[in-house]
Amino acid sequence: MKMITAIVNKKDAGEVCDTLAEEKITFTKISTVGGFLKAGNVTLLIGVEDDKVQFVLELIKKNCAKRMEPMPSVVNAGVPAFGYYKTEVLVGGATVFVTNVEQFEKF
Ligand code: 2BA
Repeated sequence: MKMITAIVNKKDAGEVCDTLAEEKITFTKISTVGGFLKAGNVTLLIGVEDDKVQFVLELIKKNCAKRMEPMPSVVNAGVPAFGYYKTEVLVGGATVFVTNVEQFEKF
């Protein structure tokens, strides 16, 4: 068994969760905040049998878009006319970790 931990953009979370539910994949949804942008995102914990991992990864991939997100303004003091600059970073589609589950119990 594997645990898929998927960090997805809030804008994609609804679609990903609906599709997982339609496919009868059990998951837990947690509201999280990215450490860099400090913007809300969603972390999904999905415990699945090994033979379902690729299927779930494809499903996440299909429903998560890459997008540019505004980054907090930075003061660039390295140039003569320093000031605030609007900057964007590429976020997502999804950041996914797949880990081995040593033991799984439901009491
Ligand atoms: P954030 O930490 O808010 O990062 C948002 C986006 O900002 C990242 O997109 C990346 O494009 C950029 N970024 C992050 N740290 C950076 C840095 N030190 N310098 C420059 N740019 C930086 P993604 O890589 O798609 O990550 C989206 C979200 O996934 C992250 O939100 C974080 O919540 C999570 N994440 C990404 N990598 C992770 C990791 N190795 N461990 C745990 N969480 C991770």
